[in-house]
Amino acid sequence: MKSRAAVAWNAGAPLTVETVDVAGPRGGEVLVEIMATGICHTDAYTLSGLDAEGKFPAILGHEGAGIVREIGAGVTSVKVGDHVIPLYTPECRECKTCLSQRSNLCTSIRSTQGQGTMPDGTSRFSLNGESIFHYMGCSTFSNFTVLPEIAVAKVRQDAPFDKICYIGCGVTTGIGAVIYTAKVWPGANVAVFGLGGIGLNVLQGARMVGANKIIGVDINPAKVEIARKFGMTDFVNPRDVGNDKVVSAIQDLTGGGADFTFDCTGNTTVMRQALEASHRGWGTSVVIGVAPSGAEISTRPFQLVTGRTWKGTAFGGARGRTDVPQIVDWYMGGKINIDDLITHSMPLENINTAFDLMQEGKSIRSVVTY
Ligand code: NAD
Ligand code: AHE
Ligand code: ZN
Repeated sequence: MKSRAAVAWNAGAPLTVETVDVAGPRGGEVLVEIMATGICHTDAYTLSGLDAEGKFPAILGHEGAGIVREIGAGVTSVKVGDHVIPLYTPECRECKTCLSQRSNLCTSIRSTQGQGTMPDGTSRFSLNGESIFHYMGCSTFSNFTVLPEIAVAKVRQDAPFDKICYIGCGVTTGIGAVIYTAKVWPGANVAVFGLGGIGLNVLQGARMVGANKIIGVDINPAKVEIARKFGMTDFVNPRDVGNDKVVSAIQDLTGGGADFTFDCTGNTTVMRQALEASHRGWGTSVVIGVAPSGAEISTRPFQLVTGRTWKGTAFGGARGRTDVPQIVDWYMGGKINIDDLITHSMPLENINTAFDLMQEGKSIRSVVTY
């Protein structure tokens, strides 16, 4: 079949909207009509050429919501007409990691996802006979895409696609980092570095679990107003206090350091600040941001010897097929706010504007509706 899709031809080049060919789903796969997709910083990161797994030409996008239109042989967990959210972190419920219940990092199809193909090593996308790579197993910048059934979460039918698409990455990553990965306790002091599409969801997750101080750190003061709306109690601008004073500013606000800190920037200097701003003896710092391929983090080992824990999270530690439907329920029940984070929406033809707005710090989330 044919599908409109925004194709990334080369690193750094704007996407172009094409009519691509999409081959039907094979065994264990489903064809999904994507109704809406968010644009995440990770899409921009891969487009920039800094992603070790970035392949071109590719159809990017990993934050979508849509409807199952066709199922391949042997598919049992979803049917035609089901509403689904694609999962870049699938949940096979059979691999060692899924069975361990210790991590959400399902391994069943991870290697082919990183190679830009379906699990059988081939692509369902082509244009004029030339194959186009998938991206993170999702490719939500195509109106129709193919996914393994283990990589879709079935969700309720009354939830609006143009809002719940954001649960496909940003919302779940931010809130999940708080509740599944860090397990922030009521009354904890929290510091969030980077108040974008992810960091603001960390803020609302921290508020949800009853955190005490929720400190936001960002170089863009335009983020303050929305951050306060999502639970920020105090703000630190590294450009005002001085980059070398960020850690002490947080220690002063918390009486020695935050119980939990989160990096939502992808900047390795910030990751170090976040670790060192966590409390001696028990502080935990969670890396969410994705750093350029080849970048490394450093700190004095003394920071760890003195009881801090440095950890990371992908997709907020959420088990997609299990946890995502519940997060949709939280949204529908008014427990979490998504609407105010979606600052821009546009048709696929204007998708490059979404990247520009994000790079300029003028949007939180842009959503493309098909
Ligand atoms: P974004 O562009 O919306 O937000 C980034 C924010 O960081 C901006 O507000 C920016 O002003 C701020 N910032 C930049 N440099 C800073 C600095 N030196 N100090 C303080 N603040 C700074 O991006 P996003 O969509 O929120 O994504 C954030 C990061 O999370 C990206 O690296 C993205 O790739 C990553 N990410 C990771 C996961 C995961 O599963 N681990 C999921 C989604 C996104
Ligand atoms: N391809 C990159 C890794 C990028 C990365 O860490 N991605 C996160 C999700 S970001 C969503 O916006 C992730 O899920 N990581 C775990 C995994 O298995 O990829 C690189 O550096 O090679
Ligand atoms: Zn993302």
